Amino acid sequence: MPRPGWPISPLTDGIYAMSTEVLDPPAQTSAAGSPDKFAAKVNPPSPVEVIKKASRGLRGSLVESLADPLTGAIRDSDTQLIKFHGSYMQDDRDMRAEREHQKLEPAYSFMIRTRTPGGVVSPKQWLALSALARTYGTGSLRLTTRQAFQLHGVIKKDLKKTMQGMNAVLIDSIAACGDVNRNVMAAANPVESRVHQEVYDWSVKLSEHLKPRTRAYHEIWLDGEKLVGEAEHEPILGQLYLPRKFKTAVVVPPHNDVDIFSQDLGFIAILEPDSAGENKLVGFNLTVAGGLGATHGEPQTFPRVGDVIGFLTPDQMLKVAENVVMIQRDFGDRTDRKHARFKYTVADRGVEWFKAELFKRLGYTLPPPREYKFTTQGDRFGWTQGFDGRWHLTLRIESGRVVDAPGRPFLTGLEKIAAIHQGDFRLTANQNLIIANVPASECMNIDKLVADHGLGKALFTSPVRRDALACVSLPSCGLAMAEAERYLPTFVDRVDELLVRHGLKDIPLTVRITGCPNGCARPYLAEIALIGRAPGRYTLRLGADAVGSRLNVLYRDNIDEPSIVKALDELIARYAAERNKDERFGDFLWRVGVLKN
Ligand code: SRM
Ligand code: SF4
Repeated sequence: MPRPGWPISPLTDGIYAMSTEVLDPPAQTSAAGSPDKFAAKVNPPSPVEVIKKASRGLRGSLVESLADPLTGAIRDSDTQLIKFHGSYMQDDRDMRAEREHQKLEPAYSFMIRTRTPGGVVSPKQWLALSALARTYGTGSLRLTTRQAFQLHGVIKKDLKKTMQGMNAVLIDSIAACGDVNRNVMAAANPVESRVHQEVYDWSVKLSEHLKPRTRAYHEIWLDGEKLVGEAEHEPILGQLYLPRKFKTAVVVPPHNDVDIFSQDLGFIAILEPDSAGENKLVGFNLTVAGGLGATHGEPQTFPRVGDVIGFLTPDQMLKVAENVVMIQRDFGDRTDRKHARFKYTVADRGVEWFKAELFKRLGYTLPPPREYKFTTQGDRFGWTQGFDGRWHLTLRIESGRVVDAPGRPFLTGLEKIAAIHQGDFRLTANQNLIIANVPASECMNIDKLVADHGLGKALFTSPVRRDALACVSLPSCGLAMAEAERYLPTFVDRVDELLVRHGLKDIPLTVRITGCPNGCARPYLAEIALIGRAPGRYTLRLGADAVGSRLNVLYRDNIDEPSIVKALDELIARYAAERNKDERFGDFLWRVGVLKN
């Protein structure tokens, strides 16, 4: 039962009572002993909390929903629960009006997202996912901004077969979505040192350690043995799981290729040379409480860059991660989902409060962070040679879309590469792909297949096009307000035209577009960002730095393409005339006072 002082309403009482030792009680006083004023709020839990509570370890009525032949949809409560299993119910928004006109239910289908920590898959796994996309999906694999795959358009009756097809090659989708720790990201390019392998190994360990313990996934999708009785104990996540999604990444400076400061929980690898001069992993700086999602017109929602808390050694990593997650589990807002991310828990209470709480739970303090420096954001393209002599080819895959299209048969091309490839594939956090660990003798064969299938063309485009990101948006995303992926090529043309006109061809400049302010392509960390407002209309944000550590700010709200181009034309003209040598556009705008705090 809740202890005295814990906010009690008929619903919260029930909810927290069920998760006895882990959620009862969330700390009511800070580590310093002062009362936690935020705990005084007494509001009913959000509807999703009620669904989680009643779900018996995320089972809900998914089995019944899947078996119902009368609709392509699943029950409302199950649409929430299926996310924890890595799937979203969607409908094709391009077809909505026509379906309605014909008095048909929306064209329901499901998106499935994989849990692929660090984005590493074998050629066999690639081939299996590609075949599943052809057989049950839309013939497209989508590489996401968190190093996962998405298959879109899987209809209800094929969901289980698709999950089983993934399982046959040891890929699952548990915790790819939902109020849990999501796919753990890791620095993608294995080129520099053995440290990258270690960092990848840590991302797998983190993913496993923070994963839900429920067997519901195995029962529902893989025909595992059915549980009789109470749901399994969830020692870290708790019986209600987390208040909201939670994201973790590990990065290796100087390349901030995972946008570490946008993560709820981040680990910055600290390397030091050993006596032979080789860089060794000595530990990590801990970052917490980054996050990007916001809502237009609601200033109480905001993107936030994470805080760097302290240094830890590798053997402390899992314990620290688990305690950070448990702090959010116990203190995160379960009444208002727009205020439930970890960034709000820490922003409300303060970083010092968080540190005190973490150190109290750990039983020791973390020493100050060690020095580190980021010099880049995004990916490095082309061939690079690794420490062991093997080669890695980073390909630019615009918006992560792997599909057969005229002049760019990417799905087929990558299947042919997977058929001969002896190494592995690595998805980057920027929707790109590394054909990794290629023996020198195979490079020519890979190169030929890349060229034959148009996979290398994007490497020779402008830096703006090569580095740009767009989220999925329309037609599959139910939250999209404007185009993103389908608009990216046109918008990049406009930016490139402006750069050429002002004599700045081929300068680096980060451009990111999302169809709404949720921030799936991490637009708040781009020098130029468009954030969907309404069809054809965007918020223009400017001024992030080029290493992923400073957020951009609102420059113009709710404007159309001609107004965006006009605004950028004036700024780029000034940039061309007044910039310092090698000064980035984002930095320039602050220096000359176009942007102000
Ligand atoms: Fe996202 C929701 C796609 C990375 C913040 N995101 C969605 C949904 C599932 C829409 C929905 O809830 O109905 C989108 C599905 C579109 C579709 O049709 O496929 C969606 N998010 C994506 C992906 C596929 C974008 C991409 O183009 O690659 C990325 C999948 C990552 C993965 O593999 O796990 C994706 N989403 C992100 C990121 C970037 C990141 O994590 O590094 C963010 C910003 C970082 C953050 O979380 O703070 C992000 N997505 C959101 C949010 C806003 C969360 C918030 O704090 O307010 C939502 C909406 C929500 O949760 O309510 C959302
Ligand atoms: Fe959908 Fe918005 Fe995310 Fe884009 S940013 S995928 S429109 S939720």
